[in-house]
Amino acid sequence: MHVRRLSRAQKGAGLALAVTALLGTATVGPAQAAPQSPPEAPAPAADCSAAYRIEQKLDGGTTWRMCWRYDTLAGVVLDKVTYQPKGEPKPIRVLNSARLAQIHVPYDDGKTEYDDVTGTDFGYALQNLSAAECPGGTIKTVKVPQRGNVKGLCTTTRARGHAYRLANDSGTKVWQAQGKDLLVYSVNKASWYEYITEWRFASDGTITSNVGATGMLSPFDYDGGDSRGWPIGKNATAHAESHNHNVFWRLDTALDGNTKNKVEQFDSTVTAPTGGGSPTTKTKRTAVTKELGGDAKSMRWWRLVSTTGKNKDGHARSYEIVPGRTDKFPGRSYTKRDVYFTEYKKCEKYASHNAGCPSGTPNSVDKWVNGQALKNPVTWVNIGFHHIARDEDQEPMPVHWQGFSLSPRDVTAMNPLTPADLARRNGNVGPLP
Ligand SMILES: [Cu+2]
Repeated sequence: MHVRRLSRAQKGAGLALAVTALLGTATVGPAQAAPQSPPEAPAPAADCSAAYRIEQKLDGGTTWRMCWRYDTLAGVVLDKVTYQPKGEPKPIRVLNSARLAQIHVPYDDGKTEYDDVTGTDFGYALQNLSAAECPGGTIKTVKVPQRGNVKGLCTTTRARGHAYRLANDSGTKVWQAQGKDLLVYSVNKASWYEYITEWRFASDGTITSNVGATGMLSPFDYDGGDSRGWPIGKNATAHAESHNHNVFWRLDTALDGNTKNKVEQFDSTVTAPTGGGSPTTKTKRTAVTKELGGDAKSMRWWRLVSTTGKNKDGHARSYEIVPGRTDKFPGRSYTKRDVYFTEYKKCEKYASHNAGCPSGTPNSVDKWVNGQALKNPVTWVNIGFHHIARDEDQEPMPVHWQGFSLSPRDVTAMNPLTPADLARRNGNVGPLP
């Protein structure tokens, strides 16, 4: 038997009721009046009060700016995210809003299935962070309804190693740079598990989000047996039951401040040589003009393209979706696809168990894909992890990360970190200086 729900009850029977009562309204912070900007009215960069503003200058002169708020049914939500590399006169808007959209946790025996974002007290159980958990950073105070202030949001920077390296032909010169990321993270407890929701903003324009599962295995799920569990105690006394963590993110993009973004899918096909030649590869671009539930596969990717802004080379700015490793769980209609693009609707916030739309509206993202034209696409990313426990998972469990990146493609005319003496290289042949 599971006691994850009992554990929640121990924290106070009122919480479960509070979750229901506050559904869809439990937003705090400066954006309370308008939790999501309407698509046609992008707000300027970081126009929130100082307490809710995050601004960080990184190596190479790149500055990231955003606003944060807290939603007890999603955790930390980031709004109005802009990127301004050196040489750009103003911040470039990337995201209107980014948030977790569900963590679906089905156990392998089919007897238990959790929705850890909407179905537990995840949002209320925001964890206080000590200074040691936010090295070199600042811990922001989060007002959590019915709980009060929680020192719950860390913003800091972290080295990521080489941003680039290039040696000239004679080996007399090496251009190299060490990159840094802005990190924004919080920890929410969902009974036995603790989820670290981390956002990373790199000096080269990349955005990465990962959810890290840690805490402990449910000690009431040691009954998995041989086919659905893994022995974790002396000999075979306890078999921790296997389960999935299917994490969904909701991304409301607004490239160059405009939510009217185009979606494109790219597929490359390799042809093996028939004679003594070499393999050839062809890449095809498909405009995604209608809502789509997409399957990731080898040599396939998607991007969101600005309809407003171009870089200095005259190329449309875009961001590419780069999913991390995933165990796709085909057990529910909404977990069957790796990515969904749906037309923006304010009430569509959760990939499953969505509430707040007019009655009769389906409550999961797969059902919203119904042929509507994509003008203001919302991107849903689904990354799964089939967790087969191991002895090392006790105790505490080592953090297991799962997530994706948004990678800039033609946002700037060159690498935004290009050193000045290589700037003339853009599309030109000739020796390095
Ligand atoms: Cu797990």
